[in-house]
Amino acid sequence: MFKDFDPLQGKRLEIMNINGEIVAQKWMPKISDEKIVEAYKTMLYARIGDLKAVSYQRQGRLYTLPTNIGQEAAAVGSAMAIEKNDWMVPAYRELGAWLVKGATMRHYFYYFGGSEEGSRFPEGTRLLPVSVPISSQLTHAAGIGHSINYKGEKDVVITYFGDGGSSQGDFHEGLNWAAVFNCPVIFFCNNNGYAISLPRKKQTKARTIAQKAIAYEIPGIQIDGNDFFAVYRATSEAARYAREGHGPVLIEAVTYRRGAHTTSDDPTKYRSAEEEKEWEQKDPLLRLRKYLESKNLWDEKSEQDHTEESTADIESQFKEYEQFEGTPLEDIFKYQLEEMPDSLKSQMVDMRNFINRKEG
Ligand SMILES: Cc1ncc(C[n+]2csc(CCOP(=O)(O)OP(=O)(O)O)c2C)c(N)n1
Repeated sequence: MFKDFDPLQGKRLEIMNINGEIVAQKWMPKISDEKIVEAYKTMLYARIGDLKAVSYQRQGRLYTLPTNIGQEAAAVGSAMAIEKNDWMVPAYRELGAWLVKGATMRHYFYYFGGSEEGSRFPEGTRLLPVSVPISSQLTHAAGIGHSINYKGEKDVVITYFGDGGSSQGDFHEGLNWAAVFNCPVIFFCNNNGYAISLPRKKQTKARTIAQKAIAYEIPGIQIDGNDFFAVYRATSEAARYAREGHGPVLIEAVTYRRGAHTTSDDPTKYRSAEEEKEWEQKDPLLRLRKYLESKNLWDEKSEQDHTEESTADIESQFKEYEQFEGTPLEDIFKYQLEEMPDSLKSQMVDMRNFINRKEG
């Protein structure tokens, strides 16, 4: 498949158009109706969770957080295409992928409420904590891939980053290492148009991010990131390729961040209402919903029922988070090393004094 989608030839994988019609049957993944419905339900749940989190943040009940609206197909489609035992090394804007991997909204609220509990996933959940330093996670993923090879295991790693992240040194180091050592890593770029206010065209002179794979002699493919089927198919192929021992793959999912970069950002300062409107029509949920409705797998009642159930579930998880007393200050210092060195002890005392002064 990767040979058919040479990014230098301007090829992009799209299977379903904005009307929910299958336009490239040849590439349609083998996936049951049941699984497609499950994907849509997860995307809808992630959307409701995202909108709720933003509104809680606006009420001062969470800290600054990134918005996810518009990127649900890329997140859910890619996560559903890997196995339970595979590793996920996230950035900070793939809520749907974390949910598929076994995180819950409770984790999300804890994390963006400033608690370490947000990264304490159930035993066996191969999901690393959120990475805020841009692209640092790519080298972590390469390292995990290397250890998989070393141990002779058959798992793969998927790591996420943005178009902005592709300009960081860690992007190149991660890809280079993984390519040289044939590490089973899927480098999944969510090209959502902007790195905060910097548009994609100012990010790189290259026509695509996918073509950067060529320098590392690995496959690179650009896909329609708002098309669940394209995301699922390309990621499944990449996982199979990596699992068979061929090494890493770079996927560029072209999508759009429909919300603000974070709750501290105002996108009206750097993009037009027309552009936002255009992408609203390419919304990944709308497309998959149209597909499902055309197959009589979904209707208005299912939409309403699932919205109500999801909302109630998310609200109850938020309640649980708000009842949490918070992580003791000492934990932040204690958990890093087996024994706390003097330098950390004195930082802890300083912090305690600082908080006491603030509260006093
Ligand atoms: C190493 C580093 N430099 C700068 C920042 C500040 N920063 C936070 S998000 C961001 C833009 C990232 O854009 P992109 O990689 O396209 O991801 P997106 O936020 O669009 O998902 C920057 C520069 C950071 N978090 N880490």
